Amino acid sequence: MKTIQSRGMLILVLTIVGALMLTACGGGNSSGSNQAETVNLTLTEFKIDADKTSFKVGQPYHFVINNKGALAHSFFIMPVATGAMTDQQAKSTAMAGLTSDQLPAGSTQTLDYTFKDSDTSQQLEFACHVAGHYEGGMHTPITVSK
Ligand SMILES: [Cu+2]
Repeated sequence: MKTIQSRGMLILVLTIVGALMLTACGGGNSSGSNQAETVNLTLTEFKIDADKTSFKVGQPYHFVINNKGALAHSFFIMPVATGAMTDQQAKSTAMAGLTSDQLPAGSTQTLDYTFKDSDTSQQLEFACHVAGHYEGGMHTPITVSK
């Protein structure tokens, strides 16, 4: 009788421990350094406002891009432009980005990007390359460090 009782107690304890471990695994994603960090951006005529402009290599970022303007805008993470270019040209040199057909007025899009070692060797910026917008001020310098 006593053995049956302690066996029952052991099973109960194991069940509780198991439940606690499941809870810890399921809900405990707070301290992982590879957890994506959200960066909010607002695009207007003709400005890119970002709540963060300094980034770390290897840290995943989740960019949330709000086009609060009255026009379509593009958004690129790319080397500083040496002159005017089209959205398509920007897309081919950018590390990541969204063209203006993906960011109509009033829309919100997301973009995930993790900066690489090689991204620290050049000056980068956030930029919109809809005709006239870059020249109008739609670019913001960013820094990437290890
Ligand atoms: Cu623009």
